[in-house]
Amino acid sequence: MQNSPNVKVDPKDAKLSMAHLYVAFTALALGGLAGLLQVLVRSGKFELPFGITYYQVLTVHGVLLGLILTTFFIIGFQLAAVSRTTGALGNKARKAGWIGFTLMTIGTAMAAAMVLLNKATVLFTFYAPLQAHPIFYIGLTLVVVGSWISGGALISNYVRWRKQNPGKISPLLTFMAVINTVLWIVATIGVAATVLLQMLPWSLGLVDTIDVLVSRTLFWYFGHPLVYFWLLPAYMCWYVVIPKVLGTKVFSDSLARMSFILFLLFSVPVGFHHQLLEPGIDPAWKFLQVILTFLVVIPSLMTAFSLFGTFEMYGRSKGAKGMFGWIKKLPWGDARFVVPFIGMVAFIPAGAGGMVNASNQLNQVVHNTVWVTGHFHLTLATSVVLTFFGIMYWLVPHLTGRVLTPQMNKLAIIQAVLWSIGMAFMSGAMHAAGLLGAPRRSSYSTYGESQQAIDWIPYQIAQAIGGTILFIGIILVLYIFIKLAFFAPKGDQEFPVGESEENGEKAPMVFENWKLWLGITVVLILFAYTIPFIDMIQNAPPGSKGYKFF
Ligand code: HAS
Ligand code: CU
Repeated sequence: MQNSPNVKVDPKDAKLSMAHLYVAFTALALGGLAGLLQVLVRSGKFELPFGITYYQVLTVHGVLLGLILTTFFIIGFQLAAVSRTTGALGNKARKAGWIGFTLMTIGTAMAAAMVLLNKATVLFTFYAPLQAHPIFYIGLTLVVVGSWISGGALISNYVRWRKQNPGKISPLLTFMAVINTVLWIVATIGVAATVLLQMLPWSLGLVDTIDVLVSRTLFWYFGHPLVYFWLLPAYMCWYVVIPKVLGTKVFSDSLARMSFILFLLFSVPVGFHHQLLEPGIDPAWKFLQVILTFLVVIPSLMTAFSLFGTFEMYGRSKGAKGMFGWIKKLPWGDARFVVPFIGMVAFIPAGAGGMVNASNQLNQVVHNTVWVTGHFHLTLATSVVLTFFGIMYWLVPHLTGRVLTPQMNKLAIIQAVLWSIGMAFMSGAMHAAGLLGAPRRSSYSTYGESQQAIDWIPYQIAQAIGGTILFIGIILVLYIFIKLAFFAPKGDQEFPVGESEENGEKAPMVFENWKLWLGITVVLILFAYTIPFIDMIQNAPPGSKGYKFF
């Protein structure tokens, strides 16, 4: 039957998913190279050739790794996950998936070309008044529109499943992918608005001013949920895939669904925690959004609780004793477990750092310092990315009809260990230097006089050592990717999907009540943003209703 859950992803869907992964890993190669160049420049001992600027390389790095690698990997993975758990995509949905993929790829090529030509050196946040060539903005728009079309394909599979299984709770992995897709669609409305209504007309010369505060606010309306859009696929692996790899059950289906719903509700109305130092936003609204930020920490704490529960249950079933006896029983030789596990461990200090950022007073110390760069290299570039690598090691052979060989498995573990050493150096040095006031988004050579008073060289060298180790890690992961995609022996690699306890409590149907969850999401967004937006627009600088730059 076409619509029953597949043990294997349908071969046609596998092709679609792999197409996304090819683009993702190409972005990793180019973006990783840019990262290496950056740490070398920052060390003060290396200059870029051919008149290439530091900011250009920084833009390549941020856009390719932060926006392109992530979006393509996530959509590719989620499409496979939905096909695996609710059955092959219908023909129309698959076609939509390909249209989405094509638009996203064309958009990526357009944006990348402008960045490489130094016509869009605006960093991954593309804040005004930095201005890019219109083609850059059109490219980004195509990426977003393409992702909406793919998102529609994914949601339509879920809708079909619901119709065919009335009264039944949907498969957990599909439910999670749908939440993340809805989160993405709600969030990208903000970035689409600033790009289409503000940046593009301004870059085309149709208007000569832009309201910077409004554009930054729309960006962060998108920017914070963006980080959870990255995180949730990692959580899908932690909640659903890891238990199966361990041979145990999902700790609690209801808890997992609840935590995903909390992410949907609280991810968006928190963007001000990136703007705590910006004038023009009333402190009362910043305060509200800080409170909401601490609320969105709760689903991560629930996740940590559930993971400790899973590991402990597994360990006890293997005869582990004592408080931490379970640690010894975990499958330390299995990359599908070890690689994401390192990601989880990193997420403990990474999350703590996030709470430092979110605390208004502490934010004054770390904002715009390289601490923040250290923070997102632990969260995104370690917890999330290592988990994506951990997924890739079984997903790619599953999709290409090959197997993860013991040799590749070993190399994957070595890769993750290298990554954690490299990141300990790089992110550790960034956190430390940030506390001393080293600015972010700047190369050492552009540090001002007050910064020159401190001897930054040891920190810069530590970053360069870490960054070089990470680059070796990238080469290894690309090698494994190519091996698994084209050369590994043919065979059946499992797509692990954990199941709930058979006699366990069934998740209540209220989780599938989209009117309720979307309703609360919209109310929270309106509550957190309406008055501040009215304020910003009414109090825009006189005359121009914005800042005049060119
Ligand atoms: Fe963040 C800035 C606050 C999480 C990414 N963040 C950024 C930027 C990025 C980013 C990219 O409030 C920079 C943007 C820019 O360019 O300006 N962040 C937070 C908070 C959290 C958080 C409160 N961030 C993330 C995640 C990201 C990410 C996740 C990417 C994936 N962040 C901020 C703030 C700023 C910010 C401010 C602005 C700073 C400024 O001034 O500019 C929370 O979601 C974190 C919650 C996490 C936890 C940890 C739970 C732990 C788990 C693991 C359990 C481990 C196990 C293994 C079971 C509470 C689930 C145990 C085994 C053993 C053996 C021990
Ligand atoms: Cu945030």
